[in-house]
Amino acid sequence: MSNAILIGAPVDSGQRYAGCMMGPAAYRVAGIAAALRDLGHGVEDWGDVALPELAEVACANPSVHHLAETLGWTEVLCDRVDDALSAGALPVVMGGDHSLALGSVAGAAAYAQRSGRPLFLLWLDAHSDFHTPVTTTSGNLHGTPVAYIAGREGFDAFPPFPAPIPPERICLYGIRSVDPAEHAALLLHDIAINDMRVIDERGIVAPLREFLQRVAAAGGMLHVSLDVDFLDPSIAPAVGTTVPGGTTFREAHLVMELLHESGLVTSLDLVELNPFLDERGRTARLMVDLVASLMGRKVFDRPTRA
Ligand code: Z70
Ligand code: MN
Ligand code: MN
Ligand code: MN
Repeated sequence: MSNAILIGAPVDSGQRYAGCMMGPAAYRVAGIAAALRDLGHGVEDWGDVALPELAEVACANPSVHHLAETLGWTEVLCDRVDDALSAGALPVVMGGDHSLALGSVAGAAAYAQRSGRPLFLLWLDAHSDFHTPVTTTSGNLHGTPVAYIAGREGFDAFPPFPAPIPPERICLYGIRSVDPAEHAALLLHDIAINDMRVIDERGIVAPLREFLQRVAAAGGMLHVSLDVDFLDPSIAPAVGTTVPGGTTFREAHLVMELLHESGLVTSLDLVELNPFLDERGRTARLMVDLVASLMGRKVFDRPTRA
């Protein structure tokens, strides 16, 4: 059993659909704490993080919006995730849009660097999020965290990423929407890109097992960043950017079960849930059930009957 620390990150500044700020409340209403306690884990809820006072910043790319807010969230989430790991717990960051990973993964990286362990990143997402603030055309900074984490240039306004994660320790999973500038940059990096073409051919298990074996062999820490749009929109409608062809209910649970069995996950983000777009809470509840699978619940583990 482990101790989980819930960190609410009502981040809405990384994209343009209002509503992700309601994410932490939706996870609480959907019973995330009780689901983890039922599995025997200790759970602390540290509440929602608040923005610090914002600095004045300019960006050369005029499409980029909400840069100051994004920097504020990055700073406070980096600190909070580092604190939770330092307390010996598993931080579960309840977003909030995916720009929160600029901070959460920075916190995990700072902690990993102090502990002398290599940090690995599993990015469960329809998108590669490999833009920099220079290359983004939408200006939505939720499309940039993987580039920041990998140490790409163009993040001058941001604190230098503590110990950028080398490409061979990053695994993108479920990818089916990549912009041209991201594609060009990804070709120059040795990142494992498990797009839907790969998963359809090889299945949902094999590429993940390969990556998890590399994490285990290195004695690594593993940060998992779960974007709601990793899931097919038919089962997870509460997201601003739906992309057809996502993972099914069973595939997603299987990924979580494999992660649980690996025993490797040290921090987790839940991102892009927009409860305003949900249907009677089904996406929030599905995300909580997936977290439960990741934390040891066996979906089909029925008690044996006499
Ligand atoms: C696009 C952009 C994105 C998440 C959408 C989309 C990025 N590549 N990321 N939803 N999580 O605007 O940069
Ligand atoms: Mn602190
Ligand atoms: Mn994303
Ligand atoms: Mn996405």
